[in-house]
Amino acid sequence: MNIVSAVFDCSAPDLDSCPDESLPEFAFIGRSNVGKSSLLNMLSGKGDLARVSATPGSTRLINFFTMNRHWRLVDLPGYGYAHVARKDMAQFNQAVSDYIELRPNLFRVFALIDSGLPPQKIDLEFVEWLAVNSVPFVLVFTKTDKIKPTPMRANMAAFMDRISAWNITPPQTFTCSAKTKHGRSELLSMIAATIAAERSERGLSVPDEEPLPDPAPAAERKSKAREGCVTRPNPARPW
Ligand SMILES: Nc1nc2c(ncn2[C@@H]2O[C@H](COP(=O)(O)OP(=O)(O)OP(=O)(O)O)[C@@H](O)[C@H]2O)c(=O)[nH]1
Ligand SMILES: [Mg+2]
Repeated sequence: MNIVSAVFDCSAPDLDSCPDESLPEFAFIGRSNVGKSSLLNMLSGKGDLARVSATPGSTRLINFFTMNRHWRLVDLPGYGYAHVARKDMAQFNQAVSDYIELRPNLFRVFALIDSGLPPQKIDLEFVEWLAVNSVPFVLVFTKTDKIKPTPMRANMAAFMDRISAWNITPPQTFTCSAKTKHGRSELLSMIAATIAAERSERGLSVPDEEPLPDPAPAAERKSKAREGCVTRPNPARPW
């Protein structure tokens, strides 16, 4: 799949403020600094679409980006930042858990895991929360350019080993690097296949994937968003 159009839609502070539910959505979640915004930029082909920062917690709102005018990538705030309680992952951010549990057009959650680290308790807790809540998700191991293949494979195997204890169908796994663009075509192919499969399964009239290079004028996009969804005041970003 080619990405010929990638535009920022809006930032939402809660579920009620999210834009209309007409487009398939693929959301990025993971620990602060794991590389969610960087992966979004890598997939979209626009390096400065979502804000990237070395300071954890830079993404604070639910940020929507429309690709090819037919589907959206959604950049979620990271967990494990500052004073977030680890005990109950569902509470780490009410807006995020509402979005993940209740958004009808959320086709897949991409749970991002740092490939350079052995299994982290907070990641395991969050992925378990996804599994317990029957949220469709895939695992994406990030920053593969920063680690050698052997320890990376060991970290991934250890993570999958921990998951296998839960008696769930093993999730699809991907590896990626925002730096080298490794994993881009695999992830975009998965997105295209998921849209096609979900369209027939859900009986939804999701438009065919045809690259449409000319995005709707900003004013038109804005009118579709519900009240409370903040469009980016150019050039400053609200998150
Ligand atoms: N080497 C390398 N660095 C990466 C990669 N992806 C992200 N980074 C770096 O990791 C840091 C965090 O990246 P972000 O994309 O902002 O991470 P995030 O998960 O969106 O963080 P929050 O918004 O704070 O939750 C930045 O300094 C990025 O440049 C990667 O694939 N390789
Ligand atoms: Mg971010």
